[in-house]
Amino acid sequence: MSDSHILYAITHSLYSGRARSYLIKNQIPFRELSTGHESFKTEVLPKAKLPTIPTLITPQGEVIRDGAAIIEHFEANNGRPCRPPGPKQQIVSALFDAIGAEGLLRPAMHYRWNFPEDNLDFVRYHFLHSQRDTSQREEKTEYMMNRMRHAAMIFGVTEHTHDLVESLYLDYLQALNAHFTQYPYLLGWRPCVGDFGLIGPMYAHLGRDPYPARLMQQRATSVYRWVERMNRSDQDAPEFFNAGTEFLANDEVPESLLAVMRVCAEDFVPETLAAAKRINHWLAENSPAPGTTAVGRLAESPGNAEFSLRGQKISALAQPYRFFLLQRVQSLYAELNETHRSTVDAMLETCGMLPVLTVGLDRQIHREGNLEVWGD
Ligand SMILES: N[C@@H](CCC(=O)N[C@@H](CS)C(=O)NCC(=O)O)C(=O)O
Repeated sequence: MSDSHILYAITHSLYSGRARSYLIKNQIPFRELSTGHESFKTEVLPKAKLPTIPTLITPQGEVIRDGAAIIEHFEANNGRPCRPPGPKQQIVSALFDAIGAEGLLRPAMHYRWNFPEDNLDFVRYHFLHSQRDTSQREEKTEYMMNRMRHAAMIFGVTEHTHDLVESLYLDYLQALNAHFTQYPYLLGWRPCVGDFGLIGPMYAHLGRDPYPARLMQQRATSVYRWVERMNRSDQDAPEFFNAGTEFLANDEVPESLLAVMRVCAEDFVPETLAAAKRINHWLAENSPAPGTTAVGRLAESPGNAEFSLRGQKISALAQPYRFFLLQRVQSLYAELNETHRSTVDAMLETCGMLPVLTVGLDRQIHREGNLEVWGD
């Protein structure tokens, strides 16, 4: 038995960045291995069920697949160090977790794949080195890269939407930058679960691939600093001369963060509403048996959601995983008393996010044996 965790992950992977950052920030010792290691196939996959990263092996040999589940494992066992105490802050943290995991896939994919002159060699290095050095290495690398290029289109990045994806991302970046000039983390002086969700797309793709990283350095220095900070174990906030150590007092959600949520709501809300409609229609037609896989390669696709953004149509894969994360927002809300619910309602109303409290699927999604499955 080793005393260190093993994180199967890779530097350029979006979802790996979330779990890695959590382990770093919470000073949990780990060793990172890529899925190219033989052990992944022979020892991990049978228990992980799907070949996705991040997947964690605990010192006791437990296998936990999925970044949100990895974080929940530590949060549940360690007194929830990354859940802020106030109801508004808890909802905002859980919401940013969902936005990070599902709401920024278009800019993440666009800025990785549509600037090959700047990015391709860099990106290719990473895809190549996640494969073992066998005779099929080159072929497998091309296959994986093409698969992800295709994913960009599936998420709604087409030549017709490039400008739209960029204009929304730049507005978001500007708002987020204004926030991080005031505070080092989303909710003050320490990271919450929402920071970890958000670092997923903001690290490997938007904060590290050459083209978007330069864009971030040039236009949003404070966001760039947050990306660096999220990968350091200390607070890393020397530019804040008044730095505290906790989440903001009195359940404050600063106006600068509401401004970020307002921009995120522009596509997160219509996309979520359209995806719910699409998936509910699919559920009604297909009635998957309870326990059937709802997410990932083993799951059936419910199809695409169509919605309007800034006057343009977007068609994007309707993903049940988004609702798995929103269920958490909604169950936190369900536990609140009337007064707290009203303050949360008022806050979400001001930034166009109110529908996230009620939009949902007709069937719940649970985790069972490392898979997200349909409930009753
Ligand atoms: N819900 C999972 C998603 C993980 C995921 O899709 N990871 C990507 C890499 S960023 C992956 O492993 N893709 C390989 C595949 O889907 O086969 C999580 O949050 O950990």
